[in-house]
Amino acid sequence: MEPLDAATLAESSIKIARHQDDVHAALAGVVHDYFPLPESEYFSMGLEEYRALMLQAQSCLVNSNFMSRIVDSIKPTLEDYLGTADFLVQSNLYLRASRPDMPKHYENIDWHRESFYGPNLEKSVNIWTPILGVSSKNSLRYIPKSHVIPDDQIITYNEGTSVTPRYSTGHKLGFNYDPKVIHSGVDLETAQTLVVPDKSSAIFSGNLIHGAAINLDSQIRFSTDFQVIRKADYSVNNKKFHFSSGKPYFTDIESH
Ligand SMILES: O=C(O)CCC(=O)C(=O)O
Ligand SMILES: [Fe+2]
Repeated sequence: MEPLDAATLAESSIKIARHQDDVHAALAGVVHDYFPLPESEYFSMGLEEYRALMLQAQSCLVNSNFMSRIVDSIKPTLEDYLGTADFLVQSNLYLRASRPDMPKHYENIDWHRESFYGPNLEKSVNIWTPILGVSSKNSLRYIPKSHVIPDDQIITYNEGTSVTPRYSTGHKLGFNYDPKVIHSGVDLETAQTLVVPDKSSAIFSGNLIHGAAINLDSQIRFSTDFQVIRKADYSVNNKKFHFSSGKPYFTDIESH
């Protein structure tokens, strides 16, 4: 599947930014360090063991400050997108490592906009970066132009899951302990796949409905994502501390 042209993506708030340096090789190197075996060895691993491994790799990426490294690699494009150089960066990132053929909720996040899961995140901006194994059969999906749908038109219900208890390893990996499901207000039939070339990141509004990246391919899909927010859009209502990093949710880029 060919990437959509820039003008079409822009209608959905999406901008693809090519990296200015080799951050992609560094990301792939960390994944190889933590997942050194042939991929099939991981397919049969139990969920908790696999999530523990994912968390080790994610912690390595956070401790090596790949949030800043990715931001640095797309800085001019990101500042142009935000219209300012004054922004904050999430103090952690999430590593996605979704295996083929896993049951719903095990390794992918259902359709959402960021404000489903945190106050004031409607002004947040997502940065999503493919690492390894990303294809049009397992990549992130989105609903075109859905970032403009008002919150009060979107009706959700809480589905409940026993797969990810609150404060568990899965929760630290960004899996929801009380996932919301969109009941109405969004035409999920119009879903598109977000094709992001390697050595690039996608920048998009936290309000864009996205997710549901079920892995229909035969390899593990490794990608990473975090949010940024303009300082002008940051409010005291933004989550003070990020449960997964133990740091403020958003921080100045120098102070990670
Ligand atoms: O990659 C995924 O499956 C989810 C990513 C996501 O929700 C995000 O980038 O905000
Ligand atoms: Fe998201």
